[in-house]
Amino acid sequence: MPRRKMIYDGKAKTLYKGPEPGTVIQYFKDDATAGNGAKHDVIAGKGVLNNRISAHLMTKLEGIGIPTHFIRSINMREQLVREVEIIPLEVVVRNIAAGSLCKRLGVEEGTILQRPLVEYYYKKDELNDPMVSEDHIMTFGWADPYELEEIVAMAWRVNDYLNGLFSGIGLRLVDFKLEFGRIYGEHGELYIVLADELSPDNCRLWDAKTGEKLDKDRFRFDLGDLIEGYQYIAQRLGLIPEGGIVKGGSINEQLAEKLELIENELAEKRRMRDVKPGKPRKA
Ligand code: AIR
Ligand code: ASP
Repeated sequence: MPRRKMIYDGKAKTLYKGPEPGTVIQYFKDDATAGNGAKHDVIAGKGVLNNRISAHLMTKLEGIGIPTHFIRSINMREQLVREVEIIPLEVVVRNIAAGSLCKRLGVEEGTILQRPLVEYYYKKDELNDPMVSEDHIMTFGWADPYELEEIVAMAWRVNDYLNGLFSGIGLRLVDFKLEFGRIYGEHGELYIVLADELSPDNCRLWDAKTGEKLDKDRFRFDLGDLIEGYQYIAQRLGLIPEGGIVKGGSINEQLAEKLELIENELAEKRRMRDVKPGKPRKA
């Protein structure tokens, strides 16, 4: 196999140069971190599950006309995505109070919010991703008003869609984090697409009946086996068989390699289709 050029090595993913110009390979690691890397562990199977779940959700979102960077799955740990210029914002959407919202404002965990709440954080590890306002975004030019309007509209649509999807399988979507990127078209037009990943690493999902936390909070707060929660989500989504793909800390590779075929079938239907999110604008 030819040596690949690494572009970026993050906490949970590594990015490599893709096979064609404008493409990137996203490799999902088994590393789990919390508190900006203060807590770290390697959890067998996490990368495979997040790759599966993210590929599935991105494909579903594409299906309802939300442009994403996702092109197709490559293997159980890798997916091909479009190269984007990442907008340095973490856009958090909340439906139910949890996490830093409770800490910051003293709201009781589990409080259902009157309306979905959108928050912005400046993506900067050295600063611990501080929360910022729309004004900060404009003042420092991280995104322009048109881009931000598009980002917020997309975040609301993603929330509506995912709320329905998860409630249909007995899960409550408490909150999630999105990242967006810019793609420049041939004529200099600019598109905003959903980037990064959509997985239990950046969503909070609670079981609707029992309230059990199934997401990365299991790792952050030592609430139980992380893989058990992630597998439960993947099973509910119909992505892995009932028996799961990870048992006693080891992954059934043969089974895991087969799963990508399912999503590629879905992705195939819209493959190489151009990203056309509404009216293009000049960059
Ligand atoms: N998140 C924020 N920064 C990194 C991540 N993964 C996600 C969390 C949670 C939501 O954003 O996983 O789903 C809100 O996080 P918090 O800590 O602000 O309450
Ligand atoms: N993603 C951040 C970290 O790895 C924050 C978190 O998910 O808790 O530390």
